[in-house]
Amino acid sequence: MKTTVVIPTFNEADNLREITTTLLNLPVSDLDILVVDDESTDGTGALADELSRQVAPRLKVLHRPAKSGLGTAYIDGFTLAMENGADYLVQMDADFSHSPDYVPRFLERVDKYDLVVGSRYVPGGKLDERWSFWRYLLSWWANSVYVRLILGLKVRDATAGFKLWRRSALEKIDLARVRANGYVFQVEMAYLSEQSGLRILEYPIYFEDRRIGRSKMDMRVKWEAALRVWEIRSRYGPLRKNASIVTHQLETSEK
Ligand SMILES: Nc1nc2c(ncn2[C@@H]2O[C@H](COP(=O)(O)OP(=O)(O)OP(=O)(O)O)[C@@H](O)[C@H]2O)c(=O)[nH]1
Ligand SMILES: [Mg+2]
Repeated sequence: MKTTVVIPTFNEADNLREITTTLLNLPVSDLDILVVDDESTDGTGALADELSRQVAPRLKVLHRPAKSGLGTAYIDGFTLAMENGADYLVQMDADFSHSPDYVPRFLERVDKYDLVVGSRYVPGGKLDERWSFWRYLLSWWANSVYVRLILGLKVRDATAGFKLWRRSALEKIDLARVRANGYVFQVEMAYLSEQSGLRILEYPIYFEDRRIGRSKMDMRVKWEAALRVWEIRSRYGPLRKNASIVTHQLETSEK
């Protein structure tokens, strides 16, 4: 079974070598990487090409001509990875907020599910300790209350960006109908997953702040995401059909 990790990048030159090396060294057989770079201005695209040559054929690069958003980066990346025969597709950020260590754990559990969500809002899940109480509260409220109420989602972490998809799950969702592109892309995918009746496992993760580089989160981005949730609701209506969602129960040995 082939697993492809899709990593969208925009100016991640300081993270790319380490994240890809860590992923390729994981104890997972048949794992490869697809970097989707949007003409980064810090040399990420050239570095990705260099890494691709060094570890061929385990890393491929999709170069897009301009910064076109996270959502379409994933759609293009997933589409290409499936064309290249991926059975499982991982989506994750390049900046180490999503620890590669979770990938084998997701894979161990995907046999019973269509989608594993790395979740910050189930028991055992955690946000970076450096977050202030207010930042935490806003994030929790946006995910666990606002989006759930407006869309009727059952999943706890509606904006989770670290996921393992079974290929058939993405085929069922039908990527051609996905419209959202910014932060709310994750919400639309969560919605469509539930609407498609996927079997979802929420697996608790520790979400660390990006190690290097500046955060792009600001008020404008947050407001835009908040409004676009209504757009999703008006396009599809509130959820009627619900997926089965299981929360991974932590064993005492797990942290
Ligand atoms: N290809 C592509 N990648 C993007 C784009 N926007 C963001 N990314 C990448 O998507 C991932 C998530 O973006 P981040 O900037 O880390 O978003 P965030 O985690 O919400 O914010 P910070 O980590 O606080 O900056 C990273 O790997 C980015 O490099 C884009 O328009 N195109
Ligand atoms: Mg980040």
